[in-house]
Amino acid sequence: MNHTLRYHPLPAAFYQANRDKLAARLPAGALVIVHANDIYPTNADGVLAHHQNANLFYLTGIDQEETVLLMHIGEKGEHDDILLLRETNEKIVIWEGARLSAADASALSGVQDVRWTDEYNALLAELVPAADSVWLETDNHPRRFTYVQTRNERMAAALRASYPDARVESIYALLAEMRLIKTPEEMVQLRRACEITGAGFAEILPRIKPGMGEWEIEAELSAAYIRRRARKFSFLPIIASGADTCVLHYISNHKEVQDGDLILLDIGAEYGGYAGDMTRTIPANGKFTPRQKAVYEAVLRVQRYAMSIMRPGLEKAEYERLVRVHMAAELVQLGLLTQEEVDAAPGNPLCVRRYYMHGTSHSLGLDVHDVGSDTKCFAVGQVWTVEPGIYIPAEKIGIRLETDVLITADGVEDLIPNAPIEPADIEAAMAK
Ligand SMILES: [Mn+2]
Repeated sequence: MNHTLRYHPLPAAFYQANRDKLAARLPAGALVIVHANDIYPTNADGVLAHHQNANLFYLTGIDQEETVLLMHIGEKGEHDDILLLRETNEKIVIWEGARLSAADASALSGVQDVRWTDEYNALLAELVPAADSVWLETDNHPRRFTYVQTRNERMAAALRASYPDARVESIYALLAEMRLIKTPEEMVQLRRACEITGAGFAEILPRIKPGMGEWEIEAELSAAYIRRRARKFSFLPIIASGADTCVLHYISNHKEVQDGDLILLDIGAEYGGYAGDMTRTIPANGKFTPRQKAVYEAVLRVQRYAMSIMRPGLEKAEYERLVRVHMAAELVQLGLLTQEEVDAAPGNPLCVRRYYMHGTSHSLGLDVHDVGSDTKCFAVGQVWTVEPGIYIPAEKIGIRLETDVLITADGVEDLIPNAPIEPADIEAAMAK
């Protein structure tokens, strides 16, 4: 275990290989510049916890603010890499705590040439005019929306101002294509994130009772995750009871759980930079009502069906359509849709959106909504969530069941087999 890290880091060879793969996709004479994410302010002298830029982490394994990776691409994919780190010394350690030494950073990333960030401007003055093209990190995720400028965006603007003749390109698409396929090394981290996600839920499930605050469930889960060396939740956890099970992004977790209500937990642990993402829906008092159980089993059948058809070569859009067709039949069985409504468009029954208004799967990795939302076809090595749901606000029933799967040569592997999902298993665990 590296003394600066809570998690077991991947070998430096993984990050070296990622830089090799990126270099092989770039033209000779290219210069790559990737910055860490900023530490974002709150008020006064307060700040939020640092969350590393996923692409910088993917290329270096360095989980520290102000870090910069520079790659100069030569002929045939050769590359010279420089890692710039925030300076540390004994005096800085006393005030700010440990930062990576140059030797630490080399051992983690495999980059031999490690310097302090005070060389940044001088390096740019030397490297940018000499480069044929400058490749910068951008975040082109289609659902990204923010008023806040990232460090990469700010540095890009400064670079364009200082070097107006530089030909600037984006490495987003190249890295997205690489990150979409998980390597065996990454799967070690992602499996651990998923394992912690499931194990923490299984641990606290017997302790959930009516009268408990949703926040208390959140607190128990947080402890169960962090005890297992997760840094934190991989996203703000949704612990929604009663009618709020139908609110897709409920995160206030402020109500007391009522006897007879359902509780929807959309939760995930972050381990080593990778995100787990799981949803379970449980009866607060430990026993599903017949109606809750009927809807639950319908959602579970849709999830099983989705997992049974997901395989390499299947188009993502076709998969989502097939799941909708299956969901339509379940909604008719539950008396929520009529056969006539479904028969109006049996091949693509968009009427299911009345009760199931989100997609079934998103890719997962360093980000919870990872690269690859424009994926055309499933392929071996991709990791996807499978998360159908049925939401009936009038009945205070919102049920979503979500697991994470790795696409293999002939289907999928469930990455969260350790979290109870069969209604009987949930009821048995809660009866303990
Ligand atoms: Mn999800």
